[in-house]
Amino acid sequence: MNSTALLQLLPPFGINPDSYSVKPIGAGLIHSTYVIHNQYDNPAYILQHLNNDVFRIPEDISWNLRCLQMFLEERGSGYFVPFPLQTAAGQDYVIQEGRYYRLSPFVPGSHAVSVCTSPNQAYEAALQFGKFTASFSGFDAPSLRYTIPRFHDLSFRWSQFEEAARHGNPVRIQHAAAEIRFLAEREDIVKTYASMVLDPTCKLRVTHHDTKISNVLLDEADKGICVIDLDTVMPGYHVSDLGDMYRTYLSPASEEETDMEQVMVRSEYLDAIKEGYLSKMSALLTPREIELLDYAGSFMIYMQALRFLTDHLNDDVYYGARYEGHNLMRAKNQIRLLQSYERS
Ligand code: GN1
Ligand code: MG
Repeated sequence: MNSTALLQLLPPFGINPDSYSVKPIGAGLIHSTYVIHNQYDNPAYILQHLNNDVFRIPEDISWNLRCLQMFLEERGSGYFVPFPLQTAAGQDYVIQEGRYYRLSPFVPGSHAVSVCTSPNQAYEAALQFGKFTASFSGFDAPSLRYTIPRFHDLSFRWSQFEEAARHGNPVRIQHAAAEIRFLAEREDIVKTYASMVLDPTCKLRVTHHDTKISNVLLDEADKGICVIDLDTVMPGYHVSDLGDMYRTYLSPASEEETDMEQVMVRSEYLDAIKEGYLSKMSALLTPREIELLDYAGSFMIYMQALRFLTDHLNDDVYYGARYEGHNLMRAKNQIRLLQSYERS
């Protein structure tokens, strides 16, 4: 959609588009995101096309966010979450040609970074994600809807992987034999997850499920302001949020890096993440959950390796690929990270 067409999405939100302009931002794999600038060229709103092939029932996202917003209001909690803006008709989005678009306020004085470049940023982000879950303690987490069913269910991801390793693209299966074997030999990680789910002392809480560094807004001094990107907020376990921070902040090189020598664990970041997260969550976690803090990293890195490899074997139907073998490369990257994490 071109800029003029994107700006035409503003009137339903009661905004006259005349003095605004639009610029793409972000590097998410799932949605397209734009910043709407005002006449002084200051950022005013975030406009996002919501991928409803992935989020099949966008109404469930709205339902969850309404419930959470009401909870905060009823409690008189001062906790700030940039919930989406509503249209004059009381909708969280505008639907055009079957495509969902939604608008959020731009948080003044905020910025986001795409790579975590200091232990302080890791600490601040981990504190914000811990605070997010902690702010909803007392809220009945299982009453939230699963906006992507079985999203971080490792047993399910494992069965998708097994299926792809048997019935996926035969040429790719043969070519990725070493990676398939490596992941198959680490089924212990799946077993720990399965036992966690059965353990009543491992709790379902309000979980963000996408704790990468670009989902935290920071101020000029790199102090955390709040978390964003609330589509995957649903019931979940602490290992999801903590683990995805390990997965995405520990290495100076991202999951896109093809030079595996660059993929490594920076131990100062490990301590910073744990410290930031526990500063808000330690009073809530049970002894078994505390025991699983290190497992969180293995859980998330392994699950992402499984998901990338599964997609490669399924001809890149989910993540897409910008070059031949892209998802295999991403899987190799995550395998390398897992090895380095477990040695750290
Ligand atoms: C997807 O779209 P993005 O980049 O925020 C994915 C995450 C993966 C991530 C890997 C809904 O997130 O689970 O960790 O790619 N989100 C969905 O880069 O599948
Ligand atoms: Mg996301």
